[in-house]
Amino acid sequence: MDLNEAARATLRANDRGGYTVPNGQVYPFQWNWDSAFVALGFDTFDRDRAWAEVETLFEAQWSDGFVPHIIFWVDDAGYFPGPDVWAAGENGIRTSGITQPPVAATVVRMLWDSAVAAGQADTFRPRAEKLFDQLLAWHRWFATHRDPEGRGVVVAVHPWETGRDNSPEWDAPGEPIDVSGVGAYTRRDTGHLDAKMRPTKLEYDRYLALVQYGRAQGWEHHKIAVGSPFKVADVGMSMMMMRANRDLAALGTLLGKDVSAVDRLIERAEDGIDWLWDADRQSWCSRDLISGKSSGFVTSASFLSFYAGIRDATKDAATLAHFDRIGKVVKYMVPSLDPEDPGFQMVRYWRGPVWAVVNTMIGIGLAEAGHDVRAKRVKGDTRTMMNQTGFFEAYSPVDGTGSGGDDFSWTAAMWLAWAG
Ligand code: 2M8
Repeated sequence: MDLNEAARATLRANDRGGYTVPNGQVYPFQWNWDSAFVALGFDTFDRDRAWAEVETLFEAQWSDGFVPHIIFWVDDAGYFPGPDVWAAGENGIRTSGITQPPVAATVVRMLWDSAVAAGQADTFRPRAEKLFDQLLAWHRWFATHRDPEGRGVVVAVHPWETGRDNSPEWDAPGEPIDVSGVGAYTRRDTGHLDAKMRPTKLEYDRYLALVQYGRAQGWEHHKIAVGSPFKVADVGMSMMMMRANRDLAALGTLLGKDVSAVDRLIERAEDGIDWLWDADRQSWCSRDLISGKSSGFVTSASFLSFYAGIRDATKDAATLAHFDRIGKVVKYMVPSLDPEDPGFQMVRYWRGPVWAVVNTMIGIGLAEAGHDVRAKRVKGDTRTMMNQTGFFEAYSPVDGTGSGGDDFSWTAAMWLAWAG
């Protein structure tokens, strides 16, 4: 089977009817940003199914605009924590109580452009209009509940919210989390996968303590925004949000919608984003809202500034210098953590491995900013790893071996939509 066929087969196998599971064993539910990326894969061979993927995600949107990070459409004992632990949702749809990186607006804009190019604008316009309104509500929710100081950034209240679960950026901000009352629990992830590829027990205790905290607040977002013991301005989500607002404004303009509210969000982000520039490290870095301290970690998210549309000659040059330095150390770009950091681990999840979806965003950003050689490196490395290893959850930047689950939906989707 050629890889195009294999990628389509992976998406079909993980399709549960209207939504796609990231991987049948390890992640048996609908995940927010996975679904957005998966839609781009479907769009290469089944346009209607692509739109349905995003529409199903937004069916789980709460009345305040929030879109959950997991939707538990069915029961499955293979994942922990499940719906009973979260105890969240609206209208009988069981969900988690936190969100995930806002990439959906960028994806819907791409789906719309693709429909227009295929001469199907009239067919898809009503669906695009509905999604525009839902996306705007979600972005407003972010501005209200995930940017409590109005800095123009995205403040995560849970490491899972960032999508880069065990990045070392969350280590110091996670220290004050009280894990003494977490109690006994059984992880399922380490039943499916080698524990050395997964977060540690201490990290899981913190994840669980934050779930218990949110649940105790009845998942009332205004309370969590104020009182959460974990509040970190995530450089990844902040860059993706900036990009997503630009795409939402462009989509709205194409659809004849009023985009003034989105324009204001873009201005706020452009005014505020420099707060995430770490002058000592000469890099874009996450910053703890509570302590005010920069993480100082150079991660793959540090290279999303181009994708965000930031053009700043001095900062760009410093960022590219990190990129080139890292590119000499690893065989495959872009590792989730600087390989020269003492905490780098080539297979431990978001502390080293390469993720195809992050590479896609970095590659698109570099190409748009005119850094063609580097953009080609990112795409070429991604393609090589997929060719050698198949569609793994992530890959070692050192030797390209697979890490985490195999037959992974968003990886297959990125082959179809970008790398292949
Ligand atoms: C990983 O996260 C989940 C929790 O949301 C987990 O490990 O249990 C992350 O890689 C996340 O970014 C991703 O959306 C999810 C499913 O692929 O897995």
